[in-house]
Amino acid sequence: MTTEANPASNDLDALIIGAGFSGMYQLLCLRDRLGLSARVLEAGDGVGGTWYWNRYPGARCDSESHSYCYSFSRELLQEWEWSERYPGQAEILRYLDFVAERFDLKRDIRLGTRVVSAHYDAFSNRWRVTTEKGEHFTAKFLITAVGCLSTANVPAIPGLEHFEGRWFHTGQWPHEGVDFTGKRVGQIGTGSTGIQSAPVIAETAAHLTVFQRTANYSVPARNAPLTPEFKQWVREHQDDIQAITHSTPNAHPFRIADRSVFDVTPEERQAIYEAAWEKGGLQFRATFRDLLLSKEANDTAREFLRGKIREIVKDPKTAKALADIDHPYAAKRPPIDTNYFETFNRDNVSLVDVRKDPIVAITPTGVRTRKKDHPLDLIVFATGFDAMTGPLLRIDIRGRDTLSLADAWHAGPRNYLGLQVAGFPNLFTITGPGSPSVLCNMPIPIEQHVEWITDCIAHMRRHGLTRIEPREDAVDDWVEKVNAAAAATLLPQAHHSWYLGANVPGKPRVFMPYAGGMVRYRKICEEVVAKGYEGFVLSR
Ligand code: NA7
Repeated sequence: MTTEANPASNDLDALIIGAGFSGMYQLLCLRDRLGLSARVLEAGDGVGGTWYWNRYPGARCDSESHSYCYSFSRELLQEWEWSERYPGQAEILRYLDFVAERFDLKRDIRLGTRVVSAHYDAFSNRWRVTTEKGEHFTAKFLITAVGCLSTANVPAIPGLEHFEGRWFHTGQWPHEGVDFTGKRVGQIGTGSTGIQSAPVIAETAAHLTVFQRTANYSVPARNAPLTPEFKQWVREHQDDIQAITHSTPNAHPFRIADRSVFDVTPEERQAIYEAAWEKGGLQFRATFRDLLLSKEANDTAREFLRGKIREIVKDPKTAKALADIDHPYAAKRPPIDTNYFETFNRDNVSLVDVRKDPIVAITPTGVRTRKKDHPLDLIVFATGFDAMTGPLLRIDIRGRDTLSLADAWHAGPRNYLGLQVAGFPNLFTITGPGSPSVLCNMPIPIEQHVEWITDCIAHMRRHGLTRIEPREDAVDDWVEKVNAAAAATLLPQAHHSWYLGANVPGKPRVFMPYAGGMVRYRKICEEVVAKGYEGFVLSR
């Protein structure tokens, strides 16, 4: 394969959709390591993906900063210094902008360019890509780096169009910010986002009403500025940090304890949970190896965490509603927080349990539940995303014989290794469904996927191959593996989780991410390559 395209033209070797963590690194690899003509098309007016859009109050990453970054460049690791234990949205955006400048990526990123369709032309073996503004591009390889959580889910509550106040979805937050001072604010949703935003909104709002459908666990994040000693330690221990993130299933910089909940006495267990609660963060999930494997084991964490809610929240009725949690701990994405439950002790905050008192409409002046009207000036939808498949399916993607991705996935996503879909030659998806992605500290699977795709394209060039797509039987096998991996855990027991697509009405209920862990996934990908790209059809 030669670089047949002129980099200044719209006909390229590779097109990448999205300029977040994935798209930027994919550009660097294809352009600078393989010498391809490559371009990124990005809907936003800046780089950063998730962190460009999610500017809601309190937006912060749940991964610890020293692991929430690229690891491909030693120099970069030395040049960038994080300021807090968990990086805030603004700091991550500065980091990604720094990376884009540092590696001269911006000249090949077209901002403000939303892709609306991508059609494969078998005759020329090229993808024809059209943008919202009607521009056309073609490329031999199409790589989607569209993120897992980039299609906002605003529930269809009747009457929203007549609301006389202002409303916002957290994932499409205005760049100029929102002033809550003196306002009556309603927040719908208590996932990771709502749990981060409520305490911050409550600080300035006249009143905050939180509408909760599913009560949620949360562990304190214990965020704090990093000390000079810790920053120094991070600079000096990059290899050790990576050794851990690359050897743990969730790719976080801490190991999962190799003990069962039942290896210790109830007193010891309580002390372990207390210590993890004090330490804060997702490390709580790593206290025992069987928390997500056994209901009995999980129940012990569940009771500990529900006890904490009852301890913190003073009003017994509110505490009861907040602790009335119907799923195992961490079966939904476990939030971490700064003063979430404490916020309900404020005089200006109230909770509405919409399971008991459902939202029936939005009126011109607020939210109406079955029992009463809640007058509001502002509504914040912390209602999540059409996760994983949403960002792909909103693009009209068509493969061989005009097969649409929407049709191919009508009963749920089907692909091989989360990387390629049968019938869609030379299309690669980064952190698509079937990838460990959202169950991990994201930069680790992102770098693995990007490097795998880069190596694959390099292999094709070396051998004069021009087309790759997975075999149907390999797809069947991978879908089975994804289902089996989820079934071996408690994850599918959270019936309304976005991992299952259950938060979007009408979406097929399929557990989407690969729950077998990043270590096993990486090994499978390496074995596939070692066996000559087993499961793929490569051709000229
Ligand atoms: P999530 O985790 O999907 O949370 C959305 C929340 O909004 C959740 O509490 C939902 O309740 C609630 N929701 C959604 N639709 C409605 C309606 N119609 N009425 C009432 N409540 C509703 O999204 P987040 O943005 O918090 O987090 C997404 C990920 O970003 C997170 O997991 C991290 O990986 C980063 P439900 O639970 O569906 O009953």
